[in-house]
Amino acid sequence: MHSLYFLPVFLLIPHKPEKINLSKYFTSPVDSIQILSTDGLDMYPIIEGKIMVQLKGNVGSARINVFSGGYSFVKDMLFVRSKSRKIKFIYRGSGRNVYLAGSFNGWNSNALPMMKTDSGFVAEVRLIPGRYAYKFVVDGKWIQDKKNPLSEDDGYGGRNSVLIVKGGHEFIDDISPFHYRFSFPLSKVYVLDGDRLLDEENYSIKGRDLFLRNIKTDVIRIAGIGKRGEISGPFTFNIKPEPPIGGMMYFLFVDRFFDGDGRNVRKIKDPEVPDIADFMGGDLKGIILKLNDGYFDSLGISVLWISPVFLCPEGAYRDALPPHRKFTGYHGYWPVDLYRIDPSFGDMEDLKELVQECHKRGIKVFLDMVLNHVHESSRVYRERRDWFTPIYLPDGRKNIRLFDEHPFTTWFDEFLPSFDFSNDSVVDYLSSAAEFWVKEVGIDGFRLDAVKHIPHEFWKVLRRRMEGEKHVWMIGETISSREKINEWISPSELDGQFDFPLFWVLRDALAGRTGMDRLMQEIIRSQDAFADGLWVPFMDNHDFGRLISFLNGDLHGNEKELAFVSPPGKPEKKSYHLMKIGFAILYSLPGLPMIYYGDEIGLPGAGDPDNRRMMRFKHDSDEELLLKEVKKLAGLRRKSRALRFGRVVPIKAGNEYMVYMKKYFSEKVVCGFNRGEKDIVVRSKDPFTGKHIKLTIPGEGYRMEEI
Ligand SMILES: [Ca+2]
Repeated sequence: MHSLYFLPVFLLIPHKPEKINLSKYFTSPVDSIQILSTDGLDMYPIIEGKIMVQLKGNVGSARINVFSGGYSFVKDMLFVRSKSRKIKFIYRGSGRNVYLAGSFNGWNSNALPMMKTDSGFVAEVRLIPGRYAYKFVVDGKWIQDKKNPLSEDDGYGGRNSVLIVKGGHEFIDDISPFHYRFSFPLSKVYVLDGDRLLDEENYSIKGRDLFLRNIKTDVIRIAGIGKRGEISGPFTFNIKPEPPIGGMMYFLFVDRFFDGDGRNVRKIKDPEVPDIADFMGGDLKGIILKLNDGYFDSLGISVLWISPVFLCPEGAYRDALPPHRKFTGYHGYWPVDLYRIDPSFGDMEDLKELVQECHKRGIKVFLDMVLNHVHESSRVYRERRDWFTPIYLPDGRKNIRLFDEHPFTTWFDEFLPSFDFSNDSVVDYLSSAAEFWVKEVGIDGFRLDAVKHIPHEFWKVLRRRMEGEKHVWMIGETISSREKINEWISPSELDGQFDFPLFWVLRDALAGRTGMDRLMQEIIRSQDAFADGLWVPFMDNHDFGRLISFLNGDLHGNEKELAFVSPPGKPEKKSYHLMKIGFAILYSLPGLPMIYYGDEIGLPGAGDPDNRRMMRFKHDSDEELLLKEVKKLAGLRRKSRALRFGRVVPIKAGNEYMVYMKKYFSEKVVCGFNRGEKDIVVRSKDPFTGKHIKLTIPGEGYRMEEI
């Protein structure tokens, strides 16, 4: 079972009443709530599926009966004291309207007003342990906090102030699924077995040890209270992770992977369209050929995410942004018909064959579903204008790429009308289209585009339509902060999302722009943030310049323009070594790490569309060596449950290296990564047993050892 079938463990501040909206976790609105029992807290229902909860001490629990969509569900809920701290920000300069904006509030420039006091403008924010970037917005101007010496590049030529909220990361020792050891003698524990609190006959405490009996589900969540009031948790343990948890995802462009059928190649042949922005001939047959060659097996792939296969528009279209270059729809993100496959990619039979052949090999297929817009040449746009948002705003401006101002109605381009999700017919039309591919072709999941531009209500309807015999996996793309990304991860919406915050740090750490010690902190933060969902770490994708070209220092200025004026060439040897370290990190992480096609051979490229060059299966010696390393890592991950499912437990890190343990019950692997040129020897201790650890990590390399 997957942890998402349960309500999360809620983190609350004691003695402060907090409102919880339970409707967020159910696909239908919650009609009413019956409180059956509570322990250590006060709880009362308010209107529309909301409850008010006030935690008396550090931990509390409740059993409730929820009525939603004509059904009723008994759920046990666990509440644990939040580890957040109140932080006071002070701006001592002058100004009229001062706001605080940072990574903790999605950089919203008018959400957090600072109050004028005698000591300056003040704002108090409660933050959980972590690293935050922020600025003051003084009468519309973004200003660095000059009193704070810690800062970082803001990516716009200025600097953000950086705040680190300290707080220890604690781990309990999961000795076996039935035996857990805390760092302090226990007085009380709360154990959730799925969504039921384990009753006292089914567990026992002995000093620091907790023993469980009669576990019924595969997901155990624990919080413990010590004899002196210490609290630890909540911790989640997945006893039998269900695929694709612990797998590896591979993302490829159908048009750019392998041409298996030379007869279906189409070229737009517009003199203003360079080759790199035209169709290149790849197709579904090509993917099947490589699948049957064992290519994906050799990389340890268990999920194949293929770019959209929908009918693409004829002709080429001009970008709304300068210098207004022309592109074709080779990428599939400009769908003309959500029920038809583009003939240059193949047909329905090809897609069915691909899915069947993948399933024989234990590989799931995720379809890239474009739901925000269609191409203007589509029949649905021609016939149902009322299903789309108008391109002109009431003030006469064109509503194009106004992502912050009009996130749900804005158009991505003049020729890409956005659906109006407030119209029920639209919601039904789009969720039916998604359902069609599950029923007709048997696909296992979706990669969902532009998640934050589609309202939550739609994702809930889609989840409801997907409820059936098999779980349909839904992974979303939201470029935002961890807090924001997590808003969509819920039993009623998406299973997981791509980890963009880690993506930036991973690239910077590999490139030497930030420390490996910082990378390790951020990995832990992501692990915490994605505790209730499917974590998808990655280091490269189709919207940014290729990682190897970034590592090689080839991406300066406008990445997209470089694609046309100066596409990067063959990288230096060192960059391949850094890619190898990146892969070693990805193959060691839990969740479902994602590989972007071509990275396994170090395919170079600037921004879109140069980051989507045709895949090559003939390699030079550097490429061959990198590919060999990736295959070796796939073998290591296949053999090790600690690598696939284990928690990351930090051990030691510096500017050039990091060492962490991957731990899955009694299985432990120590993983070390060294970006520096010289070999290093790292000495430390096993945080659980105190046993000495010595790891020699080769220069520009990695080491993984079972202990
Ligand atoms: Ca072809």
